Amino acid sequence: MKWGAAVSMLALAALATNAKADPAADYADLCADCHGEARLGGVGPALIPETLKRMRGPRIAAVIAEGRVATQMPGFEAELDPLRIEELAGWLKSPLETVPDWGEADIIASRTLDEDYVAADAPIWDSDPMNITLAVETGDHHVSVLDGDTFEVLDRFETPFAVHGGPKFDPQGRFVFIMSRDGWVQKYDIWSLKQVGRVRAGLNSRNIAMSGDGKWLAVANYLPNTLTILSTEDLSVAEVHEIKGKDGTPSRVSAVYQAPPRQSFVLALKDVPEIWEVSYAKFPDMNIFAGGLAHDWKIEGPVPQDTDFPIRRITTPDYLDDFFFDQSYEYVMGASRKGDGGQVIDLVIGQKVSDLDLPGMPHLGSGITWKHGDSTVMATPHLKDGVISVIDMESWDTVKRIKTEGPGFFMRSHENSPYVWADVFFGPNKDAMHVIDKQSLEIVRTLRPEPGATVAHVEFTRDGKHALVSIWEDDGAVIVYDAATLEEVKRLPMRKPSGKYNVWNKITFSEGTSH
Ligand code: DHE
Repeated sequence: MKWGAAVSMLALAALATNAKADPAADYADLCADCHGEARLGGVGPALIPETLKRMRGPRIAAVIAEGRVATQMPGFEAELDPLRIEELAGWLKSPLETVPDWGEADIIASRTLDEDYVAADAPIWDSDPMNITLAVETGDHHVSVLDGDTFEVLDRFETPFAVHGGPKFDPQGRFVFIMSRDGWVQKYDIWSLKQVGRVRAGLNSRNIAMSGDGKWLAVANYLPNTLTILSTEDLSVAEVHEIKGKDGTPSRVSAVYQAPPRQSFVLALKDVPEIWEVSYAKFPDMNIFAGGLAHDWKIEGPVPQDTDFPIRRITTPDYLDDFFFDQSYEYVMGASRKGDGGQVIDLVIGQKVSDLDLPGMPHLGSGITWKHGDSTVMATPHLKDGVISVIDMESWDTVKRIKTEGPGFFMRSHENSPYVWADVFFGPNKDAMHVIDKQSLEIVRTLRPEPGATVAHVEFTRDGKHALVSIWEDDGAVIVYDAATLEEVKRLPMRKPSGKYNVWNKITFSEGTSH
C-alpha cells in the first residue's frame, strides 16, 4: 500500500490506541546518529526547514516511512506508526530554537583533505581540457565528467547531498568547486579525476563565487547569516563576515557573484535593502575601482584595517535578491524580492539608475546577453509567468516579451549559435524546450524529446556546435543536439541531470551563459 493511503487508515488506528508521539525523542533514537543531534547533518543531510523546503520529490513523511532510494536512508515504518511519522515530519519542518554558531573554528574542523589525492602534472586523459563539460546528477548526487568532443564519460564522482547553483572553475579550468545546500564545498581536480577535499562553509548555503585571480572562493550563507571566504588552495578559511545591515539588522545572503574587473564579490541580501561589495584587491590599494571609490567603502574595524576583504555597502531603494551584471560589471540588474519588478544599480556611483519592467518573478540569475542589431540585449525567464523578457542593456527598456508555453527556469546560448534555448520548467508543458531566433526574437522550434518528462537546462560545447539538454528525471538523460540542425545526436543516460557546465564557456565568461 502507498504511504498516503496508509497514513489515513493507520492514523485512525493509532489515535484509537491513544499513541503519544514524542518527535524529539524519536529523532534522538532513530535519526540523530546520521543527521546530527542538532539536526545540522552528519552522514545524512541537515533536517531543518531551510533545507527541507527546497527539496523536491517525495514528502518528508514518506521518506521517513519508506526511505530514500539511492541513499543510505532506510524506512522506519516498522518502528514508527503513521501518527509518530507525521509528528516527526512536522517537527523537522519547525525552525531550530537557536541559530547555531558556525564560525571559523567549526568550518576548519569540518575540513577533510583526501590523503590519496596526488596532483597530476598534466591531465591523465587525452581530451581537450577546455571542452570538458560537467553534468550534475541530482538523482544520486554525482557529477559526470564528459569529454565535450566525444561525449565519453571520463569520470563519475560523488558530490555532497543536494548540490545547488553552478560549480565554479578556477581560471585555468583545472579545479572545480561544488556547493551543496547544506554548505559543503567540494574541491575536485579535473586533470587527476580526483576529489581534493571538502569543507562545510555554512550550515545552509546558497551559492559560491570564485575571485577573478582564482585565489578565493566566497560562500553565501543563509545559516548562519555570514559570507565565508575560503582559500581555493587548501579550503582553509580566509575570513567569515557576519552580515548585518547598516542599522544592525542581520541578513541572509541570497547569492554571491564575482565581479572580476572590480576585483570584488557582490552580495545580494535577503533581509536588508542593501548591496554589498567585498573587495579582494587587498586594502589599501582600493583605487582599482573606476571612479575612485574610497569614500564609499565602509571599513570594518580600526583603520588601517583588520581585514583583507573590506566591505562597501550600497543602500538600495528596494530589497533586491537576484542579480544580473552587464559585461563591464558596472551595472547590476536586481530583481525585487517581492517578484514584481527590478532596478538597475550603477556600482561605480552606488546609485539606482533605472527601474526595470519585470513582473512575474524574473529569474535574473539565469539571464543571458547577446548582440541584437546594434545593441546588446539581455533576456530572462520568469518563474511565475510564461514569458521571457528581452531588455535593452543601454536604455533598460523591455524590447519584447516572448510568450512561452509556461514559466521557465534556465536559458542558454553561445556566441557561435543563432539561437537561444529556453526551457518550460513548470506546468503541463514542462516537456518543452523552446529554440528562439536571436534576431527576430521569435520561437522557431519547440522540441519535445520525451513527452511528459521535465526537459530543462542547456549547455553548449566550447565551439557552440552542440547543445546538451537534461531530461530532468530520475531515469533521465543528457541529450546532445546538433545546435544548427536541432537534431538529436546522442543520448547519455543519467540520474536526474540538472545543470551542465562547459569549462571554456565558463572561464571565458561566454555571453551565452549565466555567470
Ligand atoms: Fe537555483 C542557480 C537561486 C531553486 C537549480 N539558483 C541558482 C543561482 C541562484 C539560485 C542565485 C545562481 C547561483 C550560481 O550559479 O552561482 N534557485 C534559487 C532560488 O532562489 C530558488 C528559486 C529557490 C531556492 O530553492 O533557493 C532556486 N534552483 C532551484 C531549484 O528548485 C532547482 C531547479 C533545483 C535544485 O537543484 O535546487 C535549482 N539553480 C539551479 C541550478 C543552477 C541554479 C541547476 C545553476 C544554473 C547554471 O546554469 O549556472
